[in-house]
Amino acid sequence: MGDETATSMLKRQAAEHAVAFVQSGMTVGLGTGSTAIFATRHIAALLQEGALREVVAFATSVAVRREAESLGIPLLADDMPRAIDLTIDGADEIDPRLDLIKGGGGALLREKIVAEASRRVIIVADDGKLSPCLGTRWPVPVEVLPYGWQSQARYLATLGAEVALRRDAAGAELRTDQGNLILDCRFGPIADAADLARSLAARAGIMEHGLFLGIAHDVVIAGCDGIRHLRR
Ligand code: ABF
Repeated sequence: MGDETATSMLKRQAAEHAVAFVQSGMTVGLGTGSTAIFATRHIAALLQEGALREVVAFATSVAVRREAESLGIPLLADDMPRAIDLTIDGADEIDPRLDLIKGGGGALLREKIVAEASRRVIIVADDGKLSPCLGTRWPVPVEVLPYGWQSQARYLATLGAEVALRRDAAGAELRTDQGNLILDCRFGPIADAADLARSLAARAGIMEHGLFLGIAHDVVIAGCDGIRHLRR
């Protein structure tokens, strides 16, 4: 079994553990990324076999909406007419306080809207995402309006970041579902994430950032020693 396959199995195990908390009749937020997609597929299978009923979903990206539609999962309209009972989503980096860096999949703005609209947020990940301090391994994605984006890049550098404009596989500027750009900001270990989040949120033109502080209620970690279900 190759490493990638082993990691993929861990992602699936974490996702399917989280889906056990989905009850019939719930409105469920569907996360973006290769771990969260296992939850979407598992929910679809349970609906198909009748183990779950009357679940309505809300997608955190256009790509996830398309996948959910192809799987036959009923979806709420994008204006979110109902509150969300439970969201299952992934993360790039998870610290001991269950604070997160998210946005490696480019969906951070919609993911944060959905997470903050959810009664419960369960994050699912393989144990490779655990970190002693946010920023140790992952840059903080910052979604910026294309208008004046280079001034945001200069501002982020004054906060101590090495800033890189995210590009797609073809080398073109990656555009989010909103048509914005993403600046990946490498700060190194972040001593005061709350302070940094305030500095990011204060800047006009920065539409959202990938520091998800105090948002996750549960984190499900799958490792070779089994599943750990951590609660805030
Ligand atoms: C998404 O899942 C993103 O916020 C995060 O970057 C990504 C993690 O991706 P994966 O599960 O593929 O590692 O929620």
